[in-house]
Amino acid sequence: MTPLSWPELEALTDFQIDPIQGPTNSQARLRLFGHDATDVRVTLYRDHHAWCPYCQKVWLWLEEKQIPYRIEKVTMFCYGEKESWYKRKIPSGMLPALELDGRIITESDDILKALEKAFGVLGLGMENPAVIPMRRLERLLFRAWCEWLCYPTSSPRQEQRNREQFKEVVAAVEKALAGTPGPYFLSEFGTADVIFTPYVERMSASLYYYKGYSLREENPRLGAWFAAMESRATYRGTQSDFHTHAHDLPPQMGGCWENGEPQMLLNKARVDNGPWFGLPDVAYPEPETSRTEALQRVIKHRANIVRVNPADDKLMDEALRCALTHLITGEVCVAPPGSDLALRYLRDRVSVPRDMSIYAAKRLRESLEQTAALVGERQGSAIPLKHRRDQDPANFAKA
Ligand SMILES: N[C@@H](CCC(=O)N[C@@H](CS)C(=O)NCC(=O)O)C(=O)O
Repeated sequence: MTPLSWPELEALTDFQIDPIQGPTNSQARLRLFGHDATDVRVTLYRDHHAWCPYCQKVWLWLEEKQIPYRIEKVTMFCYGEKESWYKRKIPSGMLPALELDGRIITESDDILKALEKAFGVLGLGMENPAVIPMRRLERLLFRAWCEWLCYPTSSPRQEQRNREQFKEVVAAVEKALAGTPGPYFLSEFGTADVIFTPYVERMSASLYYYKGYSLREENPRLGAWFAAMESRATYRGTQSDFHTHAHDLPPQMGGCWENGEPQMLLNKARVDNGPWFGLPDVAYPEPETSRTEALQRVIKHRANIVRVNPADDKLMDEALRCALTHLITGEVCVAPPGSDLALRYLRDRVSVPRDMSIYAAKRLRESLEQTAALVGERQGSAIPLKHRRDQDPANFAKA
């Protein structure tokens, strides 16, 4: 099949959500939940790519409480230059920050406490005696994860020790989850779940990829907790995938260390090259709209996608239309010679949930890879480990 033209592709997607009043999504600059724009008292400053875990915590809380708010997106040091207007507001440049009735608050825990004061708690609040030990447990888990993931080990014994130490804290997490009747950290969904979410999601991705360890599959209570979180449209709107986190974490964490074990090597190859369906980064059923969503999102940004791709624009334009033709029709479409590299460059840079939701991204990666495979075996330039300036939002704002 020859590649469809842009207008032909456009005619094949009717995907649309209302970013302001509709379900949780990463593109919105304003969220109203049925309110009027004049009701907005809150602005959340979060990072452009939705990579910052502390931002996700506040984001999820606001979505769960349905507080009307604005979103201002800021660049993280690891992928570009911090906006000067933001540095004037927050000299350290740190994220997240929140403006509540004109008052600036930083530190995600302080932000949640201020939000609770203004709008009430989510389930049980930050200072509740049942929540405090959960917050402490989350930090313990975080530290054990960092110890294992973020430092090179001098011997297999040390690697084993780090793994055991992490698993000990996971056992305490499993115990906490087992102590409640439902799937959540306390008897009802609330602050404690929101606080665990960002890093547990990142642990799940990074340990699968760098250590060959599947947090979600090896721990039944955490597995059930993930499934319960995925039953919430709020979480689904903020949820990322293994590929995104495996490559956004190294520059943020100062390095992630592979253990080189056979399972790790298999997992890494799977996350990087697919198949992406069946990875334990999502368990809810695929929505019918995943293909039309992916198509709509690429069409919207096609000019920038083609321009930032290292390949010649004309070549990438045709190759991209081929992959999208495959995505939406299921027909094989042979892309021009030399475009394997260009297609895989994009395959490696789809970011969830920034660009699209998790299943849409899987469909898109799949079509990019299958189209590239018909052309050749060449990979796109390696994803940098120390920074992600290949993702500098300034490059995407140009067109
Ligand atoms: N303790 C702070 C930590 C916030 C933090 O570490 N933010 C990181 C991003 S995850 C940051 O803004 N770093 C500056 C940057 O990356 O530009 C909080 O809870 O809000």
